[in-house]
Amino acid sequence: MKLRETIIKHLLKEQDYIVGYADLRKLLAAKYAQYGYGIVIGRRMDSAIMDSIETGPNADYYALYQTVNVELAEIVKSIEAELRGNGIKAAGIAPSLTALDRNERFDHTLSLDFSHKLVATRAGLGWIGKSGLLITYEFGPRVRLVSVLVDYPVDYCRKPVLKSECQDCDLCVQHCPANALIGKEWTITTRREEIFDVFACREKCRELGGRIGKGIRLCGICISVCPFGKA
Ligand code: B12
Repeated sequence: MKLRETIIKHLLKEQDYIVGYADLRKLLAAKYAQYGYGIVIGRRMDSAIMDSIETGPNADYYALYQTVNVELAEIVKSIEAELRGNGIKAAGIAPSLTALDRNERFDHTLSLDFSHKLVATRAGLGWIGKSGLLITYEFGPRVRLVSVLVDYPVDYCRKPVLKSECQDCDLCVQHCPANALIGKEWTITTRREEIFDVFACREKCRELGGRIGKGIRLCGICISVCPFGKA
């Protein structure tokens, strides 16, 4: 089967996406270990809206975030169905937390068993920045991600990315309203906790998102100020 063509035909406008293919053998949590390979899709976020949130999230960003989440969730579902129809074991992973993910372990760690960013660095799409975000070569951090795990060896692999390319830049560290970012440059052995305080970040997301609407958690300042991906 022509995997690349199969994926591309599910994307709405090809130029708005980046797609990466990764060998994930030995890197997945036990519950996903039966797969071994992954396809990650990055959806470019609208530039003007991302520019507009340099000092905090707004209603336009929230609307974009929701629209893109729905779009990506539909895309992975349809890719998953087509791959399964071709006899390939496939599992689409949603862009955001689902009801199933919310349990005691998550509350204590803010960590799921699956990281879209891991698939993306292994697929060679970019590195983890001082913000903790995936910084892609094409769109900087201005992407939302989804993945499909497969038990089918994927071709078209770029080389995995092994370290950060942020260098001296620390604009995200300076602008983080939660002072959550430590400023450390990532390599594949760096733990998330060495990069940023996720609880402080979530607290600020609650506060800033709450100004848009009840129960909304959103920030995105670290995305907006990053020089990578700016027009
Ligand atoms: C829980 C969660 C949060 C929590 C905790 C933060 C976090 N990053 O874990 C909170 C609420 C704080 C949060 C906040 C935000 N989030 Co959030 N979040 C998630 C979620 C649902 C799960 C993350 C998780 O559990 N990761 C597990 C940990 C251990 O891994 P990780 O941090 O993702 O990645 C590490 C490993 O992958 C490792 N790694 C990478 N490559 C390799 C290679 C090898 C070989 C190895 C061994 C390791 C390794 O390094 C990474 C960094 O330490 C993901 C969706 C998902 N399933 O991935 C979105 C996600 C990470 N969030 C995202 C976004 C955009 C945000 C916000 C901007 C909110 C907003 N939209 O306004 C902020 C920004 C925070 C920041 N600076 O990163 C995007 C990031 C996109 C990008 N360009 O990177 C994601 C991927 C959602 C998506 N579908 O696009 N988030």
